[in-house]
Amino acid sequence: MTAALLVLSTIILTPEFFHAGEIYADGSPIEVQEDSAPQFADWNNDGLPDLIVAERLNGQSLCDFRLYINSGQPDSPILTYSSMLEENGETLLVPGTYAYY
Ligand SMILES: [Ca+2]
Repeated sequence: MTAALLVLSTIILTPEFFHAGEIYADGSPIEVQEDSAPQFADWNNDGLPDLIVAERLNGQSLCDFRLYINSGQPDSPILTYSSMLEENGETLLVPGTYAYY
């Protein structure tokens, strides 16, 4: 399963959503286990929006989070996988459920 089909075009006050297709990092489409939830935020405070992708673990009601750092531009990101988000040295896991609309 590839990551999200919807991408937030800007993180400014008037976001617009559009169909962007697959999201690439390290030259390949981002692969997730189930039910991805991407979100942009400037994780490293360099002024560029980085990507955090929540994914539900296969067959479970838990989600983890992948961090991709942007080395491109705000409107044309170049994403590189950085790490899983952690808390106290352990992979950060939160309850996750299906959300069908
Ligand atoms: Ca950044």
